[in-house]
Amino acid sequence: MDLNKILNDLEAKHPGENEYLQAVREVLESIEDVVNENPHFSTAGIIERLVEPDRVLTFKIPWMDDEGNVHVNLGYRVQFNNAIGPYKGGLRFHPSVNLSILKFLGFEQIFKNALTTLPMGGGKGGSDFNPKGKSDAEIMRFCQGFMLELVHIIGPDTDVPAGDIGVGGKEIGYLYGMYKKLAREHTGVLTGKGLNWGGSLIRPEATGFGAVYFAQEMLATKGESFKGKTVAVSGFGNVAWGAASKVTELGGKVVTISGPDGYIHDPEGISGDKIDYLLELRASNMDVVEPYAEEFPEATFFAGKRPWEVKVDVALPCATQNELDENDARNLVENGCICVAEGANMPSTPEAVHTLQNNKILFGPGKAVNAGGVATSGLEMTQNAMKLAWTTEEVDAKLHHIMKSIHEACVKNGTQADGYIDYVKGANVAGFLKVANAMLDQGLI
Ligand code: NDP
Ligand code: 2IT
Repeated sequence: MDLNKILNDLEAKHPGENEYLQAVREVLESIEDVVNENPHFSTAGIIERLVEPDRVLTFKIPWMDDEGNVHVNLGYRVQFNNAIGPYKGGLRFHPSVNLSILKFLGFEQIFKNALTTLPMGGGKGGSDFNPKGKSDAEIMRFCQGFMLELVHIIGPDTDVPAGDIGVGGKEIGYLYGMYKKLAREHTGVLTGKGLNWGGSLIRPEATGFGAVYFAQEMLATKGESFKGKTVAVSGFGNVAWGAASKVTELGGKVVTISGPDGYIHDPEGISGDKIDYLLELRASNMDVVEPYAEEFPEATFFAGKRPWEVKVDVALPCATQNELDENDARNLVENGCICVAEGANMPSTPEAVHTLQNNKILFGPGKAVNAGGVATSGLEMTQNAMKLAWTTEEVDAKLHHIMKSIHEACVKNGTQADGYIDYVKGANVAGFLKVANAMLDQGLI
């Protein structure tokens, strides 16, 4: 495989799609050896076929705010690859959303979903709509407008969206209501649904819980555990919340959370009532973490800074892409951090990943670490298809088992000659082999 030619061609075709090109480069670098050892992948053009989405739908969403002003946002659904199952992946509503970001997320989702052991292809969608500061009525009207277009290309066996940044239970409810009305059916077309109408127990917690289960396996390879460890978490959304709760349950202490405005350092630990307070803050559509420091005087707010300067044992970036750079990685290494596990998608820059790996720090990439969210979405689809609901214990046990199996796949495909586990390589190779072999089986389509 001529890696540079493929990447150069892709860059020429999609100039400026930096996040997408970053994600593709990382995967191709990891699988280069496997592809060279198996020339039939190249003969069948698997790489060229894998790096381009099957199709992309773009549309506009005109909507009216509470004052009667008209707004127009852009909407997208990237259906990337359905070799092993229906397209599956979240919807992101955030002003930064563009095609490059959704293509990077959709591409990552292919391999992540393959790792879960469940039959799900990869996709992603969203809009540059900003839910922050909007009333519930405005969010509802927007979601309804979004679904008026999305309905044409999704279905329980075709494409099954879910949440991501800016899309939680409330948005999924409004989206589902409109889908149900338009399609005249009540099926598992979205995941992350409410518990009374087809949702799965544990889905809200699943990404954070799964990330911590995975990090627990990583630590165990060094004879370590979360007990007594200090942990830096970034973000304070869905993923950060689940991760902070599980770390606390396992005897660790989460000492940071963050927002786009800065981070909070609470040396006494963010748990119990403090997590409840954060949930209230979030539900009120506030976009800052600063009030936490006013509520809990033992905490300090650092404006415009990121939590990676705090001395911790474990770091869990759970906010957004490229939020941990080379300098942050160096800080973590110098401060004695032993494990970085990505709750978010691609939060570490390539330079940061190299710095952590060169220093032999345990480093888990998002597509392995945060796969518990989509895995539990897959479990929600199974329950919907069976028209049954499993208990919390059943879903949690299945999630835990899946995270352990993803860890095993990474160890199997990523262990280096010196014993260091390259989880990036392990995850990419394991995910790639499953999807590439399925594509080979199904012919040139
Ligand atoms: P939420 O919307 O619940 O929370 C996102 C968090 O990241 C918030 O704290 C948000 O702060 C912060 N954030 C968002 N954009 C930026 C930005 N540009 N700069 C700095 N901070 C930002 O989203 P989730 O918790 O669901 O998602 C977090 C990450 O986890 C994302 O990378 C997502 O793709 C990934 N993920 C999510 C899964 C899920 O099931 N939800 C599954 C797997 C991965 P604020 O709201 O104040 O902007
Ligand atoms: O990035 C992700 O894996 C998600 N946002 C969850 C996708 C899903 O379909 O549950």
